[in-house]
Amino acid sequence: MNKFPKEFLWGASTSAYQFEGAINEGGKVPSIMDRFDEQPTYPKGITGFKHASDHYNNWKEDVALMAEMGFKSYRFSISWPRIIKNKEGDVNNEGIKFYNNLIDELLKHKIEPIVTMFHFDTPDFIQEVGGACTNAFTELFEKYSKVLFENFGSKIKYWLTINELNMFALAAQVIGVVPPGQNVNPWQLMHHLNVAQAKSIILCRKMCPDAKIGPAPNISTVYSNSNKPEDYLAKLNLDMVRNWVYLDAVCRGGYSSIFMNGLKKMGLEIVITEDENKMLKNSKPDFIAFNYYSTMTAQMPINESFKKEKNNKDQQTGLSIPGFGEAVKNNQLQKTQFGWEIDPIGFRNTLREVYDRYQLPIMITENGIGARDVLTKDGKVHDDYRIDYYQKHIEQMALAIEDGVEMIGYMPWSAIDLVSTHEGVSKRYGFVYVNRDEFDLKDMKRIKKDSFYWYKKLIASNGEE
Ligand code: BGP
Repeated sequence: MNKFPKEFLWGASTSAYQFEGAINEGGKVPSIMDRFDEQPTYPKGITGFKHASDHYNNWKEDVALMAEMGFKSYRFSISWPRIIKNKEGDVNNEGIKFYNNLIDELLKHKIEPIVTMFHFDTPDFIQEVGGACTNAFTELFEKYSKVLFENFGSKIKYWLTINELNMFALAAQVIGVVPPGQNVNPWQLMHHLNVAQAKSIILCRKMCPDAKIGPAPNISTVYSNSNKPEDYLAKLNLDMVRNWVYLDAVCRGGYSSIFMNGLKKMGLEIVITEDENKMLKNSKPDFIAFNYYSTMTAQMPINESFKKEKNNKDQQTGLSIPGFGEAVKNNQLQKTQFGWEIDPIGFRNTLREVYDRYQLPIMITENGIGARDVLTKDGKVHDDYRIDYYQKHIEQMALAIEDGVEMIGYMPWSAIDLVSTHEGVSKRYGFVYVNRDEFDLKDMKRIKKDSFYWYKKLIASNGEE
């Protein structure tokens, strides 16, 4: 029996700032991500996001590769600073043309374009007036959404609002979405983003009544580190601030009393207006898209001397709050070369939890393994570890569907190599290798990895391979 629905959307993902490059071409204005690779943690002289994979100048060839793999869908982000020139909202027609060409090419190959409206690249003109934690952001995001719906609405069936709204809020300082020196209550920032999201969902209903729209956070099951009741309490706490508060806001139309009381206790209360409350209530999504890389394990911090940064190096997110919950390593799990835990069964657990809680169809918009891929002398990339990773996760996804989870599609990270947010070019995710390194752009040639041929077969058999 075939476990995947006939119309299942197999594909893969990218994001504009990690893939397009061409940061000064085609009338694009600067964004905060253009300079992300100039941070002290990056090697000096890196050419990371400036050129990325130069998809901007290779989009046709890139779509052809996706078509050759048999993609049914492709999830990419539209770059806000490529579309809007300034805070007055002037539109960059060259940017509109670029995405129209890309969308048309995808449709020509019968690949469903799935559009992320915003993937971390706040335009500088918004950062200069205070960034994501301001009313300017929510208003300008609504205007930007209008431009997207006007220009692409007739062709796009699936819209994703904000990539990883939860990581955006939790790791605001790390991602740089908060202007330097600005002291921000992360929960107020989250609320601003939730309002921005609600506004664009409401607008989408008006302008594109046939389209479907949903959020795209990063969600993962949180385990309790032991059977101690206090560790389970830590699990509940971290679950709330890592996963549910964001999805509750959009799917249940507001925040739980447990969350609001918690904020009060910590002196982190947020301002929510009546109007905003109404908006949250009136913007239920059609589906939930989420990114899944690994699970999290929680314990109650044992003593006061615990260090906030303790797990940051190994975990995808070093989330730790004294007296509330601490993310710890899970010794049951293997790790990637970059220290991220690998948990395919956790994928099934996460799918079940999300579906059970909200009863909305699910689309996976990221999942994958970042690795130091090696290009052999004869021009091959033997990424058997990637095939193994995907086989195990897809097997668990099939089991989740058998369990009763309703799924729309699977778009792992990433379609083609791009620049990792935290590790530059050395950490690759694609089915296709891009011939460049950190400092040398080489010829940017696209080279099919072993996983390319494997994924092609898997798609052709609708997940049976
Ligand atoms: C997600 C982001 C992506 C991508 C991915 C991998 O959180 O949505 O943009 O970067 O993580 O992360 P990294 O590149 O740091 O390995």
